[in-house]
Amino acid sequence: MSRNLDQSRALQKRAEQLIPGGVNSPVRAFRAVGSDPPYLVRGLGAHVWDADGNRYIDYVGSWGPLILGHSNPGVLEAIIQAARNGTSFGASTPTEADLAALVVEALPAIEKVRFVSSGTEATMSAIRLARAATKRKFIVKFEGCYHGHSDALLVKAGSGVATLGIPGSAGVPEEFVEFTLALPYNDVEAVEAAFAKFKGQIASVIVEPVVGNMGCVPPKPGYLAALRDITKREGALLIFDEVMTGFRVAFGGASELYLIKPDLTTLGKIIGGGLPVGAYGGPAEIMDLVAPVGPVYQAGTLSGNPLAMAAGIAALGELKANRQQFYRQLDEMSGKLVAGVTATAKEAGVAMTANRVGSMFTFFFTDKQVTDWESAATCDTPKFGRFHGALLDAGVWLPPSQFEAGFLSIAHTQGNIHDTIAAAREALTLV
Ligand code: KE4
Repeated sequence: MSRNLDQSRALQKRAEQLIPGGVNSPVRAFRAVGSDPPYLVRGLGAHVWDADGNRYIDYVGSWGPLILGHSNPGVLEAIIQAARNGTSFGASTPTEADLAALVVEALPAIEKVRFVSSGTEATMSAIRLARAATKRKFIVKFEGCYHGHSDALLVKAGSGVATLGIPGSAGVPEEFVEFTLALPYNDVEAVEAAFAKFKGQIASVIVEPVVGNMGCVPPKPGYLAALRDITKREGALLIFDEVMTGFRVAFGGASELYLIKPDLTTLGKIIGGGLPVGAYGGPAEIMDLVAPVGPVYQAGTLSGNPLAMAAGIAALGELKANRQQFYRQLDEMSGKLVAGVTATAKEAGVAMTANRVGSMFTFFFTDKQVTDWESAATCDTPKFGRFHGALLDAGVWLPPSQFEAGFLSIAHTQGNIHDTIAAAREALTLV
């Protein structure tokens, strides 16, 4: 049953005249799945509604922030109360340290934290800080990992191991990425080779400890520990980019789940409760290199915005108060969802594997276990696109790309899971 999308199509037509592709972030254009993007007008709990009145069970959750579901009452009330006192001051406010205290308490590797307004700002700043702290130039990232759109991190992998990255976007001169090494994920030998080749020159290794940006890809057993050992031995800083995994895969993020203490951690998404917040943090000794205390400059007009702080405090406060129950529920429900959908693929004879860590997951249209970008790239993306479109027609909203992670929230019910599995069974007969 295909949905009426007249309003959304008209809205897209207007927006395209004013905004590149009609969108303020490329993935929202649905080009990776080849369908028309519905325009959303409302979200409540596990559901969103588009401009034509179609309702969907939402597994994007604004790309991760909405672990408590849409329009969480506590978060909304906190924003409304804060807004009654003004929206921004460009001066210090009490709530910035309130949210900082919640972050520091949840992540022992962080003694001090600086708030910014996006994950991109967080990772860009963390890289600058790592270079200042080590007085080294090179950075290591991994193929398939995304850390926002700052020049040094917008890098495609050079072929082979320990080769310099090449610009992943027009407008990024080669010189801006000549100190960026892009290595295969989950490959310890590649990291050893890089440190051997660039001995004493690598400032940091930045990694998504659980990858969300090639689809969900967990670290192989021992991989993160190896990164920790190698960087410590070589005097480089290990940066856990937990913009997506922070407060998602556990209350203390991947560092709690895998018992690894990185040198720096970047955060975003959930800590803003749906409003724009990013953060980077680490030991006071390193963080005090940041202006105005130290020589590393970083600033932001709306950093620590009072509405965003209020939303983040409310969100983290509710997660903290219910952490045992919430994360157990998220894991159990996500497990049922992934097991149910992959079982329907098996019944339909469709090649599908899945990865899941807690409440982040991806269904891959391949018969291979996806452990890195090379295996992720074997996916049948047109088939994923047809699956995605059939699910939308059935009222289920998956991330509009094979190479993104889906997210479950506390608001999702057994009924939502049941309906999603039934929709997947039907969709898989159409792909
Ligand atoms: P933002 O600048 O988009 O707030 O954060 C960048 C970022 C940094 N690190 C990780 C691990 C991330 O996942 C992201 C952003 N995630 C994407 C979704 N894969 C945002 C969605 C979008 O680009 O519209």
